[in-house]
Amino acid sequence: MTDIRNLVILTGAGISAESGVATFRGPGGLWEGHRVERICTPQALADDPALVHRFYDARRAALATVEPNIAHHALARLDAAWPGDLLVVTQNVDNLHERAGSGRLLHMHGELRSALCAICEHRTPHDGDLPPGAACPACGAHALRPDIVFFGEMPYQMDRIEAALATADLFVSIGTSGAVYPAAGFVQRATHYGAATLELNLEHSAGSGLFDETRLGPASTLVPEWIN
Ligand code: BJW
Repeated sequence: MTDIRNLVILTGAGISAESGVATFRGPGGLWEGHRVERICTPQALADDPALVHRFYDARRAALATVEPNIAHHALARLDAAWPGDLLVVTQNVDNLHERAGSGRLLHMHGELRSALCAICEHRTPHDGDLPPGAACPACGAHALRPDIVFFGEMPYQMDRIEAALATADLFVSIGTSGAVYPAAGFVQRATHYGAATLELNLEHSAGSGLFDETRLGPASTLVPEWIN
């Protein structure tokens, strides 16, 4: 990585798979046999808030039983040592990157351990269960919802991500199926801005053909190999 100064790293569910966090799609995935739109849409939250809250309460509780793996730790070491710009953009709503020590990190699809006021959009740290109807402490009136970006909602910090892609020398995508936009389009944005692009994934993703290079294998092997 001698000529590379600025890095953008996109991570998806695959980086947390070896920590025991289920991915979404494919065999054994969270959504196997389920219709995604029953859970991950504003309409689902309006129609059956108890179901949506139960789904995220269970995922939040499960966070206490998992630990960052070798791949999270390798990225945290890279963050600590890297002299140039570096940004880890995670689609994951778990907290394994920060628990491993990554500092230059943003959660574009929200966070399990945060709650969002459905009206005033105040975000507040939240652990434990989130009962439907719990009031937002900031405004004292409106209901809190899981701080999760549902389909049809705008992911967080898109301007900051675009700015990082615009100055990146290398864009690396780790453990994501490339099925969900806008994250799936970052490889094209990075290429447009002149960055080299590398994919690290267990298997070919929807967008593999868009990368300069794809390396296949588990993140726990590929990420430390790439960094060393
Ligand atoms: C390993 C491994 C190991 C396993 N090592 N690897 C038509 C065309 C284009 C776009 C759209 C369209 N129709 C609708 C849209 C937009 C929509 C979208 O993309 N839909 C697609 C289904 C087509 N996107 C949106 O709605 C987004 N918002 C948006 O576009 O706003 C713009 C806008 C708004 C308003 C008005 C107008 C415009 C929002 C997307 C929100 C996504 N939210 C979710 C759920 C919340 C989080 C949660 O519940 O936890 O985020 S969906 C879900 O998918 C989750 C993930 O972050 C996301 C991506 O999944 P990921 O991480 O890639 O996981 P998997 O399971 O898919 O893949 C795992 C990969 O790991 C696999 O490849 C494995 O091989 C690999 N792997 N083990 C390495 N050990």
